[in-house]
Amino acid sequence: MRLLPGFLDGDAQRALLARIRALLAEAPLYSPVMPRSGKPLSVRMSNCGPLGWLSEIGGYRYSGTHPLTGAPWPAIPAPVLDLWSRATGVAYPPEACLINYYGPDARLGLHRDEDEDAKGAPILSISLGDTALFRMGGPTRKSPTRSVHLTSGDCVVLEGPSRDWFHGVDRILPGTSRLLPEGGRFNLTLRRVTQP
Ligand code: MD6
Ligand code: FE
Repeated sequence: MRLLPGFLDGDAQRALLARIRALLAEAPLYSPVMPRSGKPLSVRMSNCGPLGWLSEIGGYRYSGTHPLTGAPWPAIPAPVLDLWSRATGVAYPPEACLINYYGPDARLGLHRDEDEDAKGAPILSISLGDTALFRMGGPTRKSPTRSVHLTSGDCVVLEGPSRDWFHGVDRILPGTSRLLPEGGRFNLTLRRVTQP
């Protein structure tokens, strides 16, 4: 993985947060459920972009519309597309921007991002708000892992071999950022879905 510490300065973080709030007014956060068990995830989600990533009782899939409102996802804001170009260096745009919100007790189990056809495209993640303890593993679930703190304004690019490696969020460190008055953490995950 490539870690870009402090890729967004304070002003950029506040501007991006305002864009996220506006998106969420249109495409509200909801609680997705796990495939099969139907158990709710602790992370709340929404999306922007032509395609949004969904976790449903039937499995994971990409959809052009919000599962509760039925409306098309709002567009990815231009400043976010600009971050994608600067951080990844690729010429094609992302198609999916997953918006994750972590409250103080939310976590995200070890997983791979593997629902995209664009296997060779990088993935960009942008963190805002409270610090996350992010765990990066390797090609198998049993591969050794290393943990890093992701603080507000940090970006991570998964590219090359790490694109397909296991990773997750063990926990959020409450009270570590003052960006969100309500506390917690937003993470944007930008992906190319179809072959560019
Ligand atoms: C998170 N991130 O930081 C979860 N996936 O909240 C991810 O699952 C992730 O950071 C693919 C690429 C980068 C990531
Ligand atoms: Fe992921």
